[in-house]
Amino acid sequence: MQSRVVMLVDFDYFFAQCEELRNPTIKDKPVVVGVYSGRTADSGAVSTSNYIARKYAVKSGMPLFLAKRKLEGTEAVFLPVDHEYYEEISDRIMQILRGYATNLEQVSVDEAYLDVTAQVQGNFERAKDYAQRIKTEVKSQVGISFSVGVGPNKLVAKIACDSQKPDGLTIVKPEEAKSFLAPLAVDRLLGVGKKTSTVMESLGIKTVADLAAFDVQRLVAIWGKILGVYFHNAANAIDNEPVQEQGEAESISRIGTLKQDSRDLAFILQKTEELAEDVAKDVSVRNLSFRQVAIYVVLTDLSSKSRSVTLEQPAKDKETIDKNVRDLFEKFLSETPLEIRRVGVKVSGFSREEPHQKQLTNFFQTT
Ligand code: DCP
Ligand code: CA
Ligand code: CA
Repeated sequence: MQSRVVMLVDFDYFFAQCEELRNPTIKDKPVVVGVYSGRTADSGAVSTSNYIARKYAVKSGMPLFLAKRKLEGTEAVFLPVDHEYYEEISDRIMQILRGYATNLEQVSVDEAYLDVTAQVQGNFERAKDYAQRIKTEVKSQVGISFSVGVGPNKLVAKIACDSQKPDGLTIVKPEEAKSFLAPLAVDRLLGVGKKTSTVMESLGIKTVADLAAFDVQRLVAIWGKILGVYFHNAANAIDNEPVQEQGEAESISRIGTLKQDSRDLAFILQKTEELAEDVAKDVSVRNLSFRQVAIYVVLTDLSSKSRSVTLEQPAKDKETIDKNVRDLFEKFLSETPLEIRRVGVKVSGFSREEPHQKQLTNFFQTT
Protein backbone atom coordinates (compact mmCIF):
# COMPACT_ATOMS: atom_id res chain seq x y z
CA MET A 1 0.00 0.00 0.00
CA GLN A 2 1.22 3.49 -0.82
CA SER A 3 2.29 5.53 2.19
CA ARG A 4 0.54 8.75 3.07
CA VAL A 5 2.62 11.91 2.92
CA VAL A 6 1.77 14.17 5.86
CA MET A 7 3.32 17.55 6.65
CA LEU A 8 3.32 19.47 9.91
CA VAL A 9 3.96 23.15 9.45
CA ASP A 10 4.92 25.19 12.56
CA PHE A 11 5.60 28.91 12.19
CA ASP A 12 8.93 30.05 13.66
CA TYR A 13 8.93 32.10 16.92
CA PHE A 14 5.51 33.11 15.78
CA PHE A 15 4.29 36.08 17.86
CA ALA A 16 7.78 37.62 17.81
CA GLN A 17 8.20 37.03 14.09
CA CYS A 18 4.87 38.80 13.47
CA GLU A 19 6.19 41.76 15.45
CA GLU A 20 9.39 41.80 13.36
CA LEU A 21 7.24 41.74 10.24
CA ARG A 22 5.41 44.94 11.15
CA ASN A 23 8.55 46.61 12.41
CA PRO A 24 11.67 45.21 10.70
CA THR A 25 13.96 47.61 12.57
CA ILE A 26 13.75 45.37 15.66
CA LYS A 27 14.95 42.29 13.76
CA ASP A 28 18.57 42.48 14.92
CA LYS A 29 17.64 42.91 18.58
CA PRO A 30 16.30 40.51 21.17
CA VAL A 31 12.48 40.65 20.88
CA VAL A 32 10.23 39.47 23.70
CA VAL A 33 6.44 39.32 23.41
CA GLY A 34 4.60 39.02 26.70
CA VAL A 35 1.30 39.19 28.50
CA TYR A 36 1.41 42.13 30.89
CA SER A 37 -0.82 41.48 33.86
CA GLY A 38 -0.75 45.18 34.72
CA ARG A 39 -0.12 44.87 38.44
CA THR A 40 3.33 46.41 38.14
CA ALA A 41 5.17 47.57 35.02
CA ASP A 42 7.06 44.29 34.75
CA SER A 43 4.56 41.75 36.05
CA GLY A 44 3.41 39.14 33.58
CA ALA A 45 4.87 36.31 31.53
CA VAL A 46 6.80 35.79 28.31
CA SER A 47 4.65 34.42 25.46
CA THR A 48 7.59 33.92 23.15
CA SER A 49 10.81 35.56 21.99
CA ASN A 50 12.92 35.66 18.85
CA TYR A 51 15.98 33.45 18.55
CA ILE A 52 18.35 36.27 19.52
CA ALA A 53 16.60 36.57 22.89
CA ARG A 54 16.65 32.78 23.26
CA LYS A 55 20.46 32.92 23.23
CA TYR A 56 20.12 34.74 26.55
CA ALA A 57 18.03 31.84 27.93
CA VAL A 58 14.71 33.66 27.62
CA LYS A 59 11.89 31.10 27.48
CA SER A 60 8.11 31.01 26.96
CA GLY A 61 6.25 31.15 30.26
CA MET A 62 9.10 32.85 32.12
CA PRO A 63 8.21 35.88 34.28
CA LEU A 64 8.84 39.11 32.40
CA PHE A 65 11.04 40.58 35.12
CA LEU A 66 13.33 37.58 34.80
CA ALA A 67 13.54 37.99 31.02
CA LYS A 68 14.37 41.67 31.56
CA ARG A 69 17.14 40.71 33.93
CA LYS A 70 18.60 38.19 31.49
CA LEU A 71 18.58 40.78 28.73
CA GLU A 72 20.06 43.59 30.80
CA GLY A 73 22.56 45.65 28.83
CA THR A 74 21.14 44.60 25.45
CA GLU A 75 18.85 46.61 23.19
CA ALA A 76 16.00 44.19 23.90
CA VAL A 77 12.51 45.15 22.75
CA PHE A 78 9.53 44.14 24.92
CA LEU A 79 6.06 44.14 23.36
CA PRO A 80 2.55 43.20 24.54
CA VAL A 81 0.67 40.40 22.75
CA ASP A 82 -1.66 41.39 19.93
CA HIS A 83 -3.64 38.21 19.25
CA GLU A 84 -5.85 39.67 16.57
CA TYR A 85 -2.89 40.72 14.49
CA TYR A 86 -1.27 37.29 14.84
CA GLU A 87 -4.55 35.63 13.87
CA GLU A 88 -4.79 37.82 10.81
CA ILE A 89 -1.30 36.73 9.70
CA SER A 90 -2.09 33.13 10.62
CA ASP A 91 -5.30 33.16 8.56
CA ARG A 92 -3.43 34.44 5.51
CA ILE A 93 -0.84 31.68 5.77
CA MET A 94 -3.44 28.96 6.42
CA GLN A 95 -5.32 30.10 3.33
CA ILE A 96 -2.17 29.67 1.21
CA LEU A 97 -1.37 26.30 2.79
CA ARG A 98 -4.91 25.08 2.15
CA GLY A 99 -4.29 25.50 -1.57
CA TYR A 100 -1.39 23.04 -1.39
CA ALA A 101 -3.15 20.19 0.37
CA THR A 102 -6.06 17.81 -0.01
CA ASN A 103 -6.84 18.27 3.67
CA LEU A 104 -5.62 20.81 6.16
CA GLU A 105 -6.06 20.44 9.90
CA GLN A 106 -5.22 23.54 11.89
CA VAL A 107 -4.16 22.59 15.41
CA SER A 108 -3.24 26.01 16.78
CA VAL A 109 -2.64 29.57 15.63
CA ASP A 110 0.79 28.62 14.27
CA GLU A 111 0.47 24.95 13.37
CA ALA A 112 -1.28 22.82 10.77
CA TYR A 113 -1.15 19.33 9.33
CA LEU A 114 -1.38 18.95 5.56
CA ASP A 115 -2.16 15.77 3.68
CA VAL A 116 -0.21 16.12 0.43
CA THR A 117 -0.15 12.46 -0.64
CA ALA A 118 -1.96 13.11 -3.91
CA GLN A 119 0.03 16.26 -4.72
CA VAL A 120 3.39 14.45 -4.54
CA GLN A 121 2.08 11.05 -5.69
CA GLY A 122 3.23 9.47 -2.45
CA ASN A 123 6.85 10.28 -3.31
CA PHE A 124 9.05 11.61 -0.48
CA GLU A 125 11.70 13.05 -2.83
CA ARG A 126 9.01 15.12 -4.45
CA ALA A 127 7.65 16.00 -1.04
CA LYS A 128 10.94 17.73 -0.24
CA ASP A 129 10.77 20.01 -3.29
CA TYR A 130 7.09 20.54 -2.63
CA ALA A 131 7.68 21.62 0.97
CA GLN A 132 10.45 23.96 -0.20
CA ARG A 133 8.08 25.50 -2.72
CA ILE A 134 5.46 26.14 -0.04
CA LYS A 135 8.08 27.73 2.23
CA THR A 136 9.22 30.04 -0.56
CA GLU A 137 5.63 30.97 -1.44
CA VAL A 138 4.63 31.84 2.13
CA LYS A 139 7.86 33.77 2.67
CA SER A 140 7.30 35.89 -0.44
CA GLN A 141 3.52 36.35 0.02
CA VAL A 142 3.37 36.94 3.76
CA GLY A 143 7.00 37.32 4.90
CA ILE A 144 6.90 34.61 7.56
CA SER A 145 9.23 31.61 7.84
CA PHE A 146 8.22 28.24 9.23
CA SER A 147 9.59 24.82 9.95
CA VAL A 148 8.14 21.74 8.37
CA GLY A 149 8.30 18.03 9.10
CA VAL A 150 7.29 15.47 6.52
CA GLY A 151 6.47 11.89 7.42
CA PRO A 152 4.14 8.95 6.73
CA ASN A 153 1.72 10.14 9.44
CA LYS A 154 0.94 13.01 11.82
CA LEU A 155 2.97 11.64 14.71
CA VAL A 156 6.21 11.36 12.72
CA ALA A 157 5.65 14.67 10.89
CA LYS A 158 5.28 16.53 14.19
CA ILE A 159 8.45 15.12 15.73
CA ALA A 160 10.35 15.62 12.47
CA CYS A 161 9.34 19.28 12.51
CA ASP A 162 10.45 19.76 16.11
CA SER A 163 13.87 18.26 15.32
CA GLN A 164 15.03 21.21 13.22
CA LYS A 165 14.01 24.81 13.92
CA PRO A 166 13.87 27.59 12.81
CA ASP A 167 13.36 27.50 9.03
CA GLY A 168 13.77 23.71 9.11
CA LEU A 169 12.75 21.12 6.54
CA THR A 170 12.98 17.56 7.82
CA ILE A 171 11.90 14.54 5.81
CA VAL A 172 11.41 11.16 7.43
CA LYS A 173 10.61 8.40 4.97
CA PRO A 174 8.32 5.53 6.01
CA GLU A 175 11.20 3.05 6.18
CA GLU A 176 13.21 5.44 8.42
CA ALA A 177 10.36 6.35 10.76
CA LYS A 178 10.90 3.74 13.45
CA SER A 179 14.64 4.28 13.74
CA PHE A 180 14.11 8.06 13.68
CA LEU A 181 11.93 7.83 16.80
CA ALA A 182 13.91 5.09 18.55
CA PRO A 183 16.56 7.16 20.41
CA LEU A 184 14.16 9.88 21.59
CA ALA A 185 12.92 10.18 25.18
CA VAL A 186 9.38 8.78 25.56
CA ASP A 187 7.98 12.13 26.63
CA ARG A 188 8.48 13.40 23.08
CA LEU A 189 5.41 11.36 22.12
CA LEU A 190 2.13 13.26 22.24
CA GLY A 191 0.23 12.12 25.33
CA VAL A 192 3.25 11.06 27.36
CA GLY A 193 3.40 13.69 30.09
CA LYS A 194 5.38 13.88 33.30
CA LYS A 195 3.19 11.44 35.22
CA THR A 196 3.18 8.83 32.47
CA SER A 197 6.90 9.06 31.79
CA THR A 198 7.66 8.61 35.50
CA VAL A 199 5.63 5.39 35.55
CA MET A 200 7.30 4.29 32.32
CA GLU A 201 10.73 4.97 33.74
CA SER A 202 9.95 2.75 36.73
CA LEU A 203 9.25 -0.01 34.18
CA GLY A 204 12.64 0.57 32.55
CA ILE A 205 11.17 2.50 29.60
CA LYS A 206 13.23 5.60 28.85
CA THR A 207 13.42 5.84 25.10
CA VAL A 208 10.88 5.27 22.36
CA ALA A 209 12.84 2.13 21.46
CA ASP A 210 12.32 0.80 25.00
CA LEU A 211 8.60 1.46 24.67
CA ALA A 212 8.40 -0.17 21.23
CA ALA A 213 9.97 -3.33 22.62
CA PHE A 214 7.74 -3.43 25.71
CA ASP A 215 4.97 -6.03 25.89
CA VAL A 216 1.79 -4.41 24.61
CA GLN A 217 -0.40 -6.54 26.92
CA ARG A 218 1.38 -5.09 29.94
CA LEU A 219 0.88 -1.55 28.60
CA VAL A 220 -2.84 -2.30 28.23
CA ALA A 221 -2.98 -3.73 31.76
CA ILE A 222 -1.57 -0.48 33.15
CA TRP A 223 -3.13 2.20 30.96
CA GLY A 224 -6.20 0.52 29.54
CA LYS A 225 -6.87 -0.57 26.00
CA ILE A 226 -7.05 2.78 24.20
CA LEU A 227 -3.95 4.38 25.69
CA GLY A 228 -1.93 1.16 25.94
CA VAL A 229 -2.41 0.37 22.28
CA TYR A 230 -1.80 4.02 21.38
CA PHE A 231 1.56 4.02 23.20
CA HIS A 232 2.58 0.76 21.55
CA ASN A 233 1.66 1.98 18.08
CA ALA A 234 3.17 5.43 18.54
CA ALA A 235 6.49 3.92 19.63
CA ASN A 236 6.43 1.83 16.48
CA ALA A 237 5.75 4.93 14.36
CA ILE A 238 2.24 3.70 13.58
CA ASP A 239 -0.46 6.36 13.51
CA ASN A 240 -3.55 6.16 11.35
CA GLU A 241 -5.22 9.39 12.45
CA PRO A 242 -6.48 11.15 9.34
CA VAL A 243 -5.65 14.77 8.59
CA GLN A 244 -9.03 16.40 8.79
CA GLU A 245 -10.54 19.82 8.93
CA GLN A 246 -11.52 20.81 12.46
CA GLY A 247 -13.92 23.13 14.14
CA GLU A 248 -15.95 23.80 11.05
CA ALA A 249 -19.15 23.74 13.07
CA GLU A 250 -18.31 27.15 14.53
CA SER A 251 -17.60 29.99 12.14
CA ILE A 252 -15.33 31.21 9.37
CA SER A 253 -13.97 34.75 9.51
CA ARG A 254 -11.33 37.14 8.24
CA ILE A 255 -10.09 40.35 9.80
CA GLY A 256 -8.11 43.12 8.16
CA THR A 257 -6.75 46.58 8.90
CA LEU A 258 -7.86 49.50 6.71
CA LYS A 259 -5.08 51.42 4.95
CA GLN A 260 -6.29 54.44 6.86
CA ASP A 261 -8.96 55.08 9.48
CA SER A 262 -12.21 55.85 7.71
CA ARG A 263 -15.99 56.32 7.76
CA ASP A 264 -16.29 56.10 3.98
CA LEU A 265 -18.65 53.24 3.12
CA ALA A 266 -17.20 52.56 -0.33
CA PHE A 267 -13.65 52.50 1.04
CA ILE A 268 -14.64 50.15 3.85
CA LEU A 269 -16.54 47.84 1.51
CA GLN A 270 -13.50 47.57 -0.72
CA LYS A 271 -11.73 45.92 2.19
CA THR A 272 -14.64 43.78 3.36
CA GLU A 273 -15.14 42.46 -0.18
CA GLU A 274 -11.56 41.22 -0.17
CA LEU A 275 -12.19 39.55 3.16
CA ALA A 276 -15.51 38.13 1.97
CA GLU A 277 -13.75 36.56 -0.99
CA ASP A 278 -11.46 34.61 1.34
CA VAL A 279 -14.36 33.65 3.58
CA ALA A 280 -16.45 32.49 0.60
CA LYS A 281 -13.53 30.43 -0.72
CA ASP A 282 -13.19 28.71 2.64
CA VAL A 283 -16.92 28.07 2.80
CA SER A 284 -16.85 26.51 -0.65
CA VAL A 285 -13.73 24.38 -0.02
CA ARG A 286 -15.47 22.95 3.03
CA ASN A 287 -18.77 22.56 1.20
CA LEU A 288 -20.81 24.46 3.79
CA SER A 289 -23.85 26.75 3.85
CA PHE A 290 -24.18 29.54 6.40
CA ARG A 291 -27.16 31.08 8.09
CA GLN A 292 -25.56 34.12 9.78
CA VAL A 293 -23.41 36.96 8.48
CA ALA A 294 -21.60 39.27 10.88
CA ILE A 295 -19.26 42.23 10.82
CA TYR A 296 -16.60 43.02 13.35
CA VAL A 297 -15.27 46.54 13.77
CA VAL A 298 -12.40 48.11 15.68
CA LEU A 299 -12.87 51.86 16.08
CA THR A 300 -10.20 54.56 16.41
CA ASP A 301 -10.62 54.53 20.18
CA LEU A 302 -9.71 50.81 19.94
CA SER A 303 -13.08 49.66 21.18
CA SER A 304 -14.54 46.77 19.19
CA LYS A 305 -18.10 46.07 18.14
CA SER A 306 -19.91 43.43 16.16
CA ARG A 307 -23.26 43.24 14.38
CA SER A 308 -24.93 40.25 12.81
CA VAL A 309 -27.91 39.23 10.74
CA THR A 310 -29.68 35.90 10.34
CA LEU A 311 -30.65 34.96 6.80
CA GLU A 312 -34.05 33.60 5.88
CA GLN A 313 -32.44 30.62 4.26
CA PRO A 314 -28.92 29.19 4.17
CA ALA A 315 -26.57 30.59 1.54
CA LYS A 316 -23.09 29.77 0.27
CA ASP A 317 -22.17 32.61 -2.09
CA LYS A 318 -20.00 35.69 -1.82
CA GLU A 319 -22.75 38.02 -3.08
CA THR A 320 -24.92 37.19 -0.07
CA ILE A 321 -22.03 38.01 2.23
CA ASP A 322 -21.28 41.29 0.42
CA LYS A 323 -24.89 42.43 0.44
CA ASN A 324 -25.44 41.74 4.13
CA VAL A 325 -22.10 43.24 5.10
CA ARG A 326 -23.07 46.41 3.21
CA ASP A 327 -26.42 46.61 5.04
CA LEU A 328 -24.76 46.02 8.40
CA PHE A 329 -22.15 48.72 7.77
CA GLU A 330 -24.69 51.29 6.55
CA LYS A 331 -26.60 50.84 9.75
CA PHE A 332 -23.50 50.70 11.90
CA LEU A 333 -22.03 53.95 10.52
CA SER A 334 -25.26 55.75 11.29
CA GLU A 335 -24.89 54.69 14.92
CA THR A 336 -21.35 55.88 15.63
CA PRO A 337 -19.46 59.12 14.99
CA LEU A 338 -16.07 57.40 15.22
CA GLU A 339 -13.77 56.33 12.42
CA ILE A 340 -13.12 52.68 11.72
CA ARG A 341 -9.68 51.15 11.95
CA ARG A 342 -10.10 47.40 11.43
CA VAL A 343 -12.90 45.36 9.93
CA GLY A 344 -13.89 41.71 9.99
CA VAL A 345 -16.34 39.51 8.14
CA LYS A 346 -17.75 36.35 9.65
CA VAL A 347 -20.22 33.67 8.64
CA SER A 348 -21.65 31.05 10.97
CA GLY A 349 -24.67 28.87 11.62
CA PHE A 350 -23.57 26.19 9.18
CA SER A 351 -26.40 23.92 8.16
CA ARG A 352 -24.53 20.90 6.89
CA GLU A 353 -22.60 19.35 9.71
CA GLU A 354 -20.40 16.37 9.13
CA PRO A 355 -20.48 13.75 11.82
CA HIS A 356 -17.42 14.75 13.77
CA GLN A 357 -15.16 11.80 14.33
CA LYS A 358 -13.43 12.06 17.67
CA GLN A 359 -9.71 11.59 17.40
CA LEU A 360 -7.47 10.23 20.05
CA THR A 361 -5.13 13.18 19.60
CA ASN A 362 -7.99 15.52 20.53
CA PHE A 363 -7.64 14.33 24.10
CA PHE A 364 -4.14 15.71 24.30
CA GLN A 365 -3.18 19.33 24.47
CA THR A 366 -1.03 20.80 21.71
CA THR A 367 0.63 24.16 21.30
N1 DCP B 1 2.80 30.79 23.28
C1 DCP B 1 2.44 31.44 24.46
N2 DCP B 1 2.82 30.93 25.68
C2 DCP B 1 3.56 29.78 25.75
C3 DCP B 1 3.93 29.11 24.57
C4 DCP B 1 3.53 29.65 23.34
O1 DCP B 1 1.76 32.46 24.40
N3 DCP B 1 3.93 29.30 26.96
C5 DCP B 1 2.42 31.40 22.00
C6 DCP B 1 3.51 32.28 21.48
C7 DCP B 1 4.14 31.51 20.35
C8 DCP B 1 2.99 30.67 19.86
O2 DCP B 1 2.19 30.40 20.99
O3 DCP B 1 4.68 32.36 19.36
C9 DCP B 1 3.44 29.37 19.21
O4 DCP B 1 4.12 28.57 20.17
P1 DCP B 1 5.32 27.64 19.78
O5 DCP B 1 5.47 26.67 20.88
O6 DCP B 1 5.14 27.09 18.41
O7 DCP B 1 6.59 28.60 19.85
P2 DCP B 1 7.12 29.69 18.84
O8 DCP B 1 6.37 29.71 17.56
O9 DCP B 1 7.16 30.99 19.54
O10 DCP B 1 8.62 29.25 18.61
P3 DCP B 1 9.22 28.04 17.73
O11 DCP B 1 10.10 28.69 16.71
O12 DCP B 1 9.99 27.25 18.72
O13 DCP B 1 8.06 27.29 17.13
CA1 CA C 1 6.00 27.86 16.34
CA1 CA D 1 3.51 25.61 17.58
